[in-house]
Amino acid sequence: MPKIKKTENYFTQPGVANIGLSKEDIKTSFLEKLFYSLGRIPVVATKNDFYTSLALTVRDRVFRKYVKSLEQYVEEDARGVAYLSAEYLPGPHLGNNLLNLEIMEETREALAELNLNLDEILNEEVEPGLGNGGLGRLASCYMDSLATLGIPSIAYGIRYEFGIFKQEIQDGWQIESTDKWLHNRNPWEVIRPEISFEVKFGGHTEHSRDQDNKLHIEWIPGTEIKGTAFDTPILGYQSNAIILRLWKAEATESFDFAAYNLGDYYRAVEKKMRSENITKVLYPNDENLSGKELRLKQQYFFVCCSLKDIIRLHLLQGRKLETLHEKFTIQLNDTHPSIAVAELMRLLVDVHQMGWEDAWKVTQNTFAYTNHTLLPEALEKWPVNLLRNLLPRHLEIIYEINSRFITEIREKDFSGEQISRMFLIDDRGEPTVRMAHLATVGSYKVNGVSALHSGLLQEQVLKDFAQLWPKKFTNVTNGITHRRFLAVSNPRLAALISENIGKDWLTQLDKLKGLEPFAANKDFRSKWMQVKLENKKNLATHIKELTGIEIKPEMLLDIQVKRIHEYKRQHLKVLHILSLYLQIKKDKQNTVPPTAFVFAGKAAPGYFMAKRIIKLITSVGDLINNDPEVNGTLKVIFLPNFSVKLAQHVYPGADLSEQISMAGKEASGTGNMKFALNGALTVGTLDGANVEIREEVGEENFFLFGLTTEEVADKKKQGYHPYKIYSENENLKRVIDFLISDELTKGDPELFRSVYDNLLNQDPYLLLEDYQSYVDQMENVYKVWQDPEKWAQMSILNVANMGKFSSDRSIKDYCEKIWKVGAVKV
Ligand code: HBZ
Repeated sequence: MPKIKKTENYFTQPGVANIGLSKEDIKTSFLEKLFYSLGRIPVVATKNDFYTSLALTVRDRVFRKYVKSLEQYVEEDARGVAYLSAEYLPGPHLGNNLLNLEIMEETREALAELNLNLDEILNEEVEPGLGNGGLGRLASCYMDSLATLGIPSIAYGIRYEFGIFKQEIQDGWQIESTDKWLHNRNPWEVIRPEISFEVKFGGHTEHSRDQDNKLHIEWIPGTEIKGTAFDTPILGYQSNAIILRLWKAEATESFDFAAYNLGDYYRAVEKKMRSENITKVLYPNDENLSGKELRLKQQYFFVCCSLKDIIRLHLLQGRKLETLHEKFTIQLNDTHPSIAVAELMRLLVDVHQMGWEDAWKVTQNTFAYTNHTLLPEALEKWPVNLLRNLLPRHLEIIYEINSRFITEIREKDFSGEQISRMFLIDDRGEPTVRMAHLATVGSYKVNGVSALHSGLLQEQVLKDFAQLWPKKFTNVTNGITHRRFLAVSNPRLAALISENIGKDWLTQLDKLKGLEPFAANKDFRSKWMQVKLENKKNLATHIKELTGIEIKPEMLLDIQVKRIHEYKRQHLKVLHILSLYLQIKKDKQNTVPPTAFVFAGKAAPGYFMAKRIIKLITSVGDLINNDPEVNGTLKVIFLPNFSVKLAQHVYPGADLSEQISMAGKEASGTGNMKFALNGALTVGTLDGANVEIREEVGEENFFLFGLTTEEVADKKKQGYHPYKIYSENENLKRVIDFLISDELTKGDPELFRSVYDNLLNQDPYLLLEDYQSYVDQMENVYKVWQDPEKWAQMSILNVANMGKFSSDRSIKDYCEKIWKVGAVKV
C-alpha cells in the first residue's frame, strides 16, 4: 500500500473499494454486502438481510465522511465538545443517512431495479430506544446539528442491551416487555475492543504521606469491571460526521483469571454476568427517581470510561492535562453524568498527581451543566451511604468540594439559611448528595432549556447559586432537527416547501419565513391542505394497523403524544372528551366537528397514576368507539409503543397539537416544536417553549388557555380548593362524576376512584382550575376548524415561523454562549 498523506487521496487510489453515490455504485455495493458480508443470494434473502445490506452500504459512505471529518479536526487541533448523556434516542438511522448523503432517490431506483421497495426496507429497522423521552431525543437532535455544523465533537453514553421497554396494551392496560433491539444485530455500530477502560467500585481508601509530607490517597476497590466502546457514526446534512460512543460493561480478564485459578468456574461466570448487568437495561423512569444502586453504577460506569477516553484523546495529541479545559468542554445532559465532577478531580489529583487547586481550576472550566427539570421529585439526590459503599473516594472528594465551597461563601453576604440551602450534602433526614448542586458548583455554565424554565431555575431551584454567580446562568432554548422531523418524515410537505422557496431551509430553517406570503394564496393553501390530507391518510393506515380502529382522514386529528405524566395532564384532555361525549349523549346536542383524539406515550412501570390514566384513555375509547350514536363524530385512540419511528408518522398527520401541561412544569417540550413544524396548530398553556412558539408564530395563530406560572403560584399560596370548582361548575361536575359511573367502569366502581379522589381532594396540577378555560378555547378551535381557509392560513404561518426551533440554532447558541467552540467544516 503506498503511503497516504491525506485520507481523501486514499479514496482515489486504484483498487480502493468503490463507495460512490450513483445509482449503479449503490446497487453494486448493496449486492456485494448481500453476498460477501451476509453470504446471501436474493432468492433466499429475508427483508432483514436486505435491510442489513443496505445499512452496511450506507455505513461505508458515512464512515468515509467521518474519517475525513476526524482528519480535519486533528489537523486543525480544534477545541471540541464532549456531550455526556445517559440517554439517546436516535430513531431509525437509514432514512436519515440517505437524506444526509443526498442519495434517497438513487437508492430507491437502485433497489427498484432489483425489484425491491425502499420504504419496505426502511420499515425493517429496529430503532435504538436508549432513552425515555425528551431528554434522550434532544441529545440525538443535537448530534445531528453538531455534525451538520461541523463542530468538533463526540457524544458518550451507555450501550443498554435492552432499551426502553416495549409497551403493549392488553385489556386497556399497559403491559411491558423487554426491548431486544440488538436481536437482529446492529449494522450501524463498530466495536472498538482496543478502546476499553477499567472501572472500579466499592472497597476503601488509604491515606498516606510521603517524605515531603505530601498526602497520597489510594482507592483500593472491591470490584473492577471493564467498559468497551461501541461507535456509531452520526452523519450531518451534506457535511461532517461525528461519533456516538456507547460503553458496554464486561468482566475484566484478571477477575476471571483469579476465580478460574481457584477452580471455581461457576463463580467466575457468575461474576462475569454480574459485571455485564451494569449496561443490561435502561431505567424507565423519566422523572421520579428511585435511588437504585444499579442506576448509580451505570452513571459512574459511563462517566469513568468517557473521562478516561477524553484524557486519552487529549494526551494523544501531545498536550498537557493542565490544558484540558482549553481543548475540551464537557456538557452534562442533566445531572445523570454529574458524578463526573468528582471523577475528574479524582483522575487529576489521585491518578495524575495534580494539586487540588490546579485540578479544580481545570474541572470548573471544563464542565457545563444543562438542567431539564424543576420537579422536586426529579432532582437527583444520592444517599451518602450508597456513595460510601460504591464510590468511597468520590464521597471524600464531594465532602472536600463542599467544605471549600462553604468556606468561600461564608466570606460573602449570605445568610445561614442560604448557606445551608446551598450545601452539596442535604442532611435533613437521611444524608444525600444534591447532584444539581455538585453539577452547578463544578461547572462554568448552567443552562435551562427554555426562556421560562431558565428564569424559574434562577428564581427557584438554584436561586442562591444564581445570586452568587449571576453570569454562570444562561438559557438555551431547545431545538429539534428539522431534517429528520420535516425532510425525512414529511417528504410531501418538504417537497411543496422546496418547490416554492427553494431548499435552503434544510440548513437555514429561518428561510421558512419565505412561506409567509403564500398564506394569502388560495391555490397554495389548497396544495398545503392536500398534503396534510395525504399525511392524514397515511396516519389513518397506521392507526388501523396498530389498533384496528378506522378513522376518516377528514376528521380533525387532535393529538397528544408524550410520556404519560400527571403534570402533562393527559387526563385534562380526557375530561374534555367526556364533556363532548356527554353533550352529544345526554343533551342530544352536537356542535362538535368529527374528531379523532389520538394519544400515545409510555408510563413508568412503577407510576400507578400514569398507568391508570392509560386505562382511563382506553376505557373512554372503548365506550365512545363502540357507541353508534357518537362514533361517527368522535374516536379515541391510544397508539401503543410510541417511538421515534412511530412519531415520524404522527407529526405529519396532526391537525391539532395538545401542549397542556400546568404552567411551570414542562421545562421546554420539544414535541410542541415537531407538531408546529409539520403544520399542526397548538392548543396550549404558557409553559416551557410554548411561550416562545407563541411569540414566534403570533398569538393569533396559537390557541392559548390556562393559568400562568405566577397565577399557579398565587393560587397554591391562597389555598386551592378543587371541590369548590367542581361543585360550582355543572358541566365539570357531570364529567367528574362520570369517572366513577357504571357506564365507564363497567361494574368496577373502584377503577378510576383514585383519579376521581385525587382530582377532588388535591388536584396538584390544577386540572379543575384550568378546565373551563380549556373547554372554551376548544370551542374556539372548532370554530376555526369550520373555516378551512383560515385554518390553512394559520397552519402555513406556524410553519413559516418555526425557524428559531431548529437544533442548529440551539447548537449555535451553545457554541457562542457556553462552549466557545467554532466549526471545522470538511
Ligand atoms: O427534557 C424533558 C423535559 O421534561 C422536557 O420538558 C424537555 O423538553 C426535555 C428536553 O430538554 N425531560 C426528560 O425527558 N427527562 C427524562 O427523560 C429523564 C430520564 C431519566 C431520569 C430523569 C429524567 O432519571
